[in-house]
Amino acid sequence: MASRAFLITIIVVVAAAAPALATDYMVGDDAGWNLGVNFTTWAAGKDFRVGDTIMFMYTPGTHNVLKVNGADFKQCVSSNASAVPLTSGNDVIALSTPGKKWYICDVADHCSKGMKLVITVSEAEAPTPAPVPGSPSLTPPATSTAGGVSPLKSCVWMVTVMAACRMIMA
Ligand SMILES: *[C@@H]1O[C@H](CO)[C@@H](O)[C@H](O)[C@H]1NC(C)=O
Ligand SMILES: *[C@@H]1O[C@H](CO)[C@@H](O)[C@H](O)[C@H]1NC(C)=O
Ligand SMILES: [Cu+2]
Repeated sequence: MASRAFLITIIVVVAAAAPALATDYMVGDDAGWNLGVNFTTWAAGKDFRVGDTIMFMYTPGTHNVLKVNGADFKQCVSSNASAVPLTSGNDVIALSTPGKKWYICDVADHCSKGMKLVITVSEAEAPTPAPVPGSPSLTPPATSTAGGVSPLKSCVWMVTVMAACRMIMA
């Protein structure tokens, strides 16, 4: 009985973890979206993917989050009159397309003091078959990005759940 309950627990945990294969990043980690944090350093080495989210945490009213283009990012300005900053203090942005994304804090001179974040988002993770040298270049199968969960990860997850189910049935 105890072992069955344990296995059910494992299944629940694994099932709950499945959608979390996409990564949720807290910008600045524990320091949050604040002055005195080097967001270049924070972003360095991180592998942002379509389907991931980035969350900006700060005390509402002290900062905001404004998506800008590369030129505006460099100069710490916003030339886009229709762009509206996020201000909740718990701003979650879903990374839904690949490419470079620029964010600044548009409060006072915070951007020039370092509250600016640029990230490069890659396609959702998927297995890429190694090209065979000398063979005509094969087009890799189109990768599904639906839900941000790669086919490989979904498969691994399903196999894990099935194995756990089989242990319960036995
Ligand atoms: C952040 O750190 C990088 C090195 O990782 C450095 O080049 C850059 O000048 C720093 N930025 C600020 C605003 O201190
Ligand atoms: C300006 O901001 C709006 C609203 O966020 C956005 O839809 C539009 O693409 C932006 N325009 C440019 C040129 O970045
Ligand atoms: Cu700020």
